[in-house]
Amino acid sequence: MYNMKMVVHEEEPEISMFQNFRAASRGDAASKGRSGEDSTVAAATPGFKLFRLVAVSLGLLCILQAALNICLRLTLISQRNSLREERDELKKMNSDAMAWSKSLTEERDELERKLNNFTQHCEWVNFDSSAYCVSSTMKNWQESRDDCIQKGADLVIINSQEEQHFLLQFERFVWIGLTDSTAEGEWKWVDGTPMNESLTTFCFSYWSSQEPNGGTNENCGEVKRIFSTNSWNDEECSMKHSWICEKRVSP
Ligand SMILES: [Ca+2]
Ligand SMILES: [Ca+2]
Ligand SMILES: [Ca+2]
Repeated sequence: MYNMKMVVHEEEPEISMFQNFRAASRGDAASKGRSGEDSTVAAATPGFKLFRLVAVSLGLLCILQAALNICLRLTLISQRNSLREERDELKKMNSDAMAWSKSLTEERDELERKLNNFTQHCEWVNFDSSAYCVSSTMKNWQESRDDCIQKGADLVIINSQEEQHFLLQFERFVWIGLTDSTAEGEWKWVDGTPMNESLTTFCFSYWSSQEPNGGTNENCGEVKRIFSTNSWNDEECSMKHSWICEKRVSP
């Protein structure tokens, strides 16, 4: 038994050594295996990190792009809303300006009407069987006649020496109702009466010295000299002068 034990004890070291050797062998192999994996992982890590870095960067760029797009869209929406508000404000201002302009135009027309009435107003002065008014403004011959007609009168027709003297009292250069615009040299009053038939036998007419002298350029009659009975002048009808209206007040 003892020998057997001894054998057994002698064999154990061999077994132990063998086991230790196998363990050592496995350990070397495992050690070698781990070393290989570590070296592979160690070799693959930089690429993986780079890949991950690129992926993360791309992701961040996408997020940044999306954020920029959102910001840009929000900015455009804000600007569009702002422009709409400005447009509406301008429309309102334009509407207010047009209303103001219309109001001013109406006020101007009203003032012009009042001024026209005021300037065209004249005090009628009676003489013999007519009433006369002298304008406070100046117009051409036809416009002057139109004003008289609007007043229910016409440019004055001088029928007598007394009427001629009466008109000179106004001491104004004025249009009278005499014209040869229809036929040169054939002077007629505005009622169609030939000049020569309207005056008394004492005076052929009251033309001033050397008048009428304008030929076809001067076809409208005026009182030009206020201190002389012979005071008439033929003048260009487009000239601006005061005028005298006459209307009958009794038959
Ligand atoms: Ca008369
Ligand atoms: Ca003439
Ligand atoms: Ca003349």
